Amino acid sequence: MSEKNQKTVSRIKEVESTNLAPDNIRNEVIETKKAVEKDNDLLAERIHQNFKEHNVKSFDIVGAIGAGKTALLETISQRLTTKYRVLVICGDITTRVDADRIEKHNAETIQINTGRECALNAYHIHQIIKNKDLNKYDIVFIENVGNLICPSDFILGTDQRIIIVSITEGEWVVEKHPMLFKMSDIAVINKIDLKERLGTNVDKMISDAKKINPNIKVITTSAKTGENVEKLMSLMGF
Ligand SMILES: Nc1nc2c(ncn2[C@@H]2O[C@H](COP(=O)(O)OP(=O)(O)OP(=O)(O)O)[C@@H](O)[C@H]2O)c(=O)[nH]1
Ligand SMILES: [Mg+2]
Repeated sequence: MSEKNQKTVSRIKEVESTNLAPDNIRNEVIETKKAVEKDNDLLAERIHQNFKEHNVKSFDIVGAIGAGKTALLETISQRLTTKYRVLVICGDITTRVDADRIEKHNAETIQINTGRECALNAYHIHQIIKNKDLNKYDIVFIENVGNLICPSDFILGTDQRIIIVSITEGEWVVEKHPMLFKMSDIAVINKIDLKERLGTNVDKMISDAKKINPNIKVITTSAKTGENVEKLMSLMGF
């Protein structure tokens, strides 16, 4: 994330904490939130170092519920596992549905069930990584819990963060959720195969993403037809 975006994100979070807290504990709330995030960031930095030392490429996939995170990871894993050793960590409130779907494409999978938590944090990832021999993997994908808000509180220490939304969520979904677009390297607008049927203004979604984060790379895809999946992979460095 650029320094300017980092400042904006911190500012929004501060305002958010200020709005939530009553006067008498406002400062305490802000300081506690900052301390939690600092701990998370330090752990994320350790995770990142660990990935780097083992030459593992790592990606954190965030996005709306049902936008197609697992569907895209299925098709990407299918293409990559012929050449690379892939580990996919899936975050969901409950079930191992997503891990089972991806496992069919020859990737090793681990499902984390977060219970009531609406995002994965660095501690979750650390707990997995510390028990793994990273020499056995070339790529780690992390599918975050489907949510366009909570994952902005926690970075996970990956090389790149990819945000996935789909055109079924309407053309306003990008502008209404700026935080994760600011923090991401690639924005994917999925389910492009439904464009004609839904009449969603995809150009607006693309230009909103670029307005929010001029450095973000934006791509439209269809996990269903495979459209632009290879292009997305090339943006990811494959
Ligand atoms: N038409 C169409 N359907 C898609 C596409 N991608 C995913 N879907 C469908 O959308 C539904 C949700 O897809 P998932 O891959 O489970 O979405 P997700 O983002 O992983 O969802 P959560 O993990 O629950 O947040 C499934 O029925 C998919 O088959 C696409 O590109 N086009
Ligand atoms: Mg999923």
